[in-house]
Amino acid sequence: MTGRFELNRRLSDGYFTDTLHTDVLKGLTGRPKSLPPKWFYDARGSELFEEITKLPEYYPTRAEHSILAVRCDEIASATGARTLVELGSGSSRKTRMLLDALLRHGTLESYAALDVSADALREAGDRLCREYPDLKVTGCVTDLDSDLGLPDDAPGPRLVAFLGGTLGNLDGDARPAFYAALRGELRSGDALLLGADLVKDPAVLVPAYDDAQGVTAEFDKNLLRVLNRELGARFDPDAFEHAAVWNEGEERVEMRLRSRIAQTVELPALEAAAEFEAGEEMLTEIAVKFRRESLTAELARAGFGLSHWWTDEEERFALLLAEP
Ligand code: AVJ
Repeated sequence: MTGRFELNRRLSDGYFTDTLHTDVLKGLTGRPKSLPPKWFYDARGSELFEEITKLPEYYPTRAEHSILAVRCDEIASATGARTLVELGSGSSRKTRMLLDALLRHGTLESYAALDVSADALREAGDRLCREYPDLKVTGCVTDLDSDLGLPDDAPGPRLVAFLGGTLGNLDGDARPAFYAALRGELRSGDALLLGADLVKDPAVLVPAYDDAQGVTAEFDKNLLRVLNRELGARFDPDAFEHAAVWNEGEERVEMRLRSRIAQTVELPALEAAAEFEAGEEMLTEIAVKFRRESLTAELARAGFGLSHWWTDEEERFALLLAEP
């Protein structure tokens, strides 16, 4: 049985256009300026992120990979999952380890990938369908801010994986809302596998988001190209400079695009303009870093009990299993 990859869209065609317009109006026409990181990921942005994961400075992917390599069979036997659901699956690179472990364990029947990028889903989904002909592979274009859209017809128990440290894109207000949405869709027996990057020396953290080759800077500026294409805007990427800053109080890395000059950028699709002072910054991404105690506590407040906490040897990154 060679399954065909099935790509679902839960969100209406207009959804992404509408939210982009709202986000840009709200985020770029006032002060301080900011945009949510989900707009990085067009085809080019997803490609650049893949490149980031291979950079010497960007340790999270390798650290998480090394934990999964050691723990995947333990995860399989602890969960006995028949369905693996992956939130923010991207290229599904780390997914194979989990799929293989669950197949060895003998329980896995289906894999559902959820991501904002239809391009990334299609590519990863087609490949997985060929590599795992007996597995039911589905993809769904969603947005973590709307509804999660876990497949409720998929066989349980379901293991929901949210890897890579993407949790760190959510601030202290957004995380409880996310946990509550997730908790609301999970049933008893289901489990959550969460990857979280840990607080560490800013001398390690900052270069991970501002690499010597400038790939992260390109990734950051790709956001401006997305706005040019989607809104007919005329951002000159060279008129902005990428910066990564450790925010000590919030324990997060902030990526910012800093306007090199005073400039007004027209946003024709919105009949508006973004005005920048020289040196003015717009916040393009937060990457919150976690500590065991506070992360365990916030999960507990959301009704999740921690059953396992694993780290890599250098304790840079944590992978945890929690149960509703
Ligand atoms: C995909 C959100 C986990 O925050 O580390 C990497 C994105 N941005 N370098 C992260 C990212 C710049 C990444 N996440």
